[in-house]
Amino acid sequence: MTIISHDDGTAPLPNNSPYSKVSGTVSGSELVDGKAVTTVNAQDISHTFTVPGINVNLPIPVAPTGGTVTVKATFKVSKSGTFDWQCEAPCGTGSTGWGGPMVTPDYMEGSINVTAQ
Ligand SMILES: [Cu+2]
Repeated sequence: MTIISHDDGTAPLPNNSPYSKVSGTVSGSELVDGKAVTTVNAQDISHTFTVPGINVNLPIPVAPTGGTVTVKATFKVSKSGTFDWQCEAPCGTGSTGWGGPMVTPDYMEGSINVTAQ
């Protein structure tokens, strides 16, 4: 999977949040602009791509102003099904950051379908 983010705003996570750590990938890491990382500083996070049903979490760091950041990761899923994903960084609207896009399907939440090959 490749995620290209243009978002130069942060949505910091609490320190020691599990969502700042990469999980569920084949290598145990993700590539951020080509560099392998296993964690992103909680204060530098813009979004996450989190799929609890298959234990996948990809933290997405803030993009440089006017630029992009590219996150690449490979994961194998051993079961078929429909799995919900959600951004776990409070990037939305409202005082908590959990409104607006955070509760709008295909913005900061959605689902993926996995079928056996
Ligand atoms: Cu988000």
